[in-house]
Amino acid sequence: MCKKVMFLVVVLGLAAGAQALPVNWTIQHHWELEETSGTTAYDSVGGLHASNSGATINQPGPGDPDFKAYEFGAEEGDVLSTGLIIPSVPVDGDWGVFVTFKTSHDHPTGDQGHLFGWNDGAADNRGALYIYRHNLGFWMRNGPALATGAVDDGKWHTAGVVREGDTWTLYLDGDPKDSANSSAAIPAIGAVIGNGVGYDYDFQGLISDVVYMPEPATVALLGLGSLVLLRRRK
Ligand SMILES: [Ca+2]
Ligand SMILES: [Ca+2]
Repeated sequence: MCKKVMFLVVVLGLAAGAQALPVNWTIQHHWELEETSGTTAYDSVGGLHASNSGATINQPGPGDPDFKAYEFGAEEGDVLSTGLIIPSVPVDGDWGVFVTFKTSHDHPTGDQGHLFGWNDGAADNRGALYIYRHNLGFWMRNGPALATGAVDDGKWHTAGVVREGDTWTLYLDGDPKDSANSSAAIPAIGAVIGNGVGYDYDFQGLISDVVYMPEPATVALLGLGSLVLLRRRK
């Protein structure tokens, strides 16, 4: 566990309007997945809008009934292309990504459901944050392999992976669950949401929010509530 990463649990008040925004986040991109029309998934922070191929928009999200999510089905090809190239230089390449999701498939055998990744099925150091044999995991070829417990309980969860220097940490619902050291660089493949990159690793279920941040010197985390609070109402 990296000492530089501090965690502040943001308590979401149940009463409407009882909101406290987390501080010291360095959010670079936030795909809120609130769209009710079109094929563009807007990045409300960084302007790096994603392109939706096949996911069903305008589905119910967590918490407030007004919050929306995208649903990814069993068919191949549905994917959100973010255009994001993750900084790949070791040491300087600190970053983190958090995905709020609810799976509708437990991936009981060898199939994988990718929440966020850059796995084209070929490149060295390809990798993904994914669901595999009921569990949440992060895997990179020639890099770290991290895993935690089952997430196929019909509930919303927030999964995350953070790289700080050569330390990689897997998070589930705000808690660090696993970590490893690796100096592996990430190849220059555009990251995607909900599938592999031109390769079939179908996630099946709902994704409500994806937050990407570089250099997480202070990560104020995290439960579902705090992510929900970040969204900007349109
Ligand atoms: Ca699919
Ligand atoms: Ca959402």
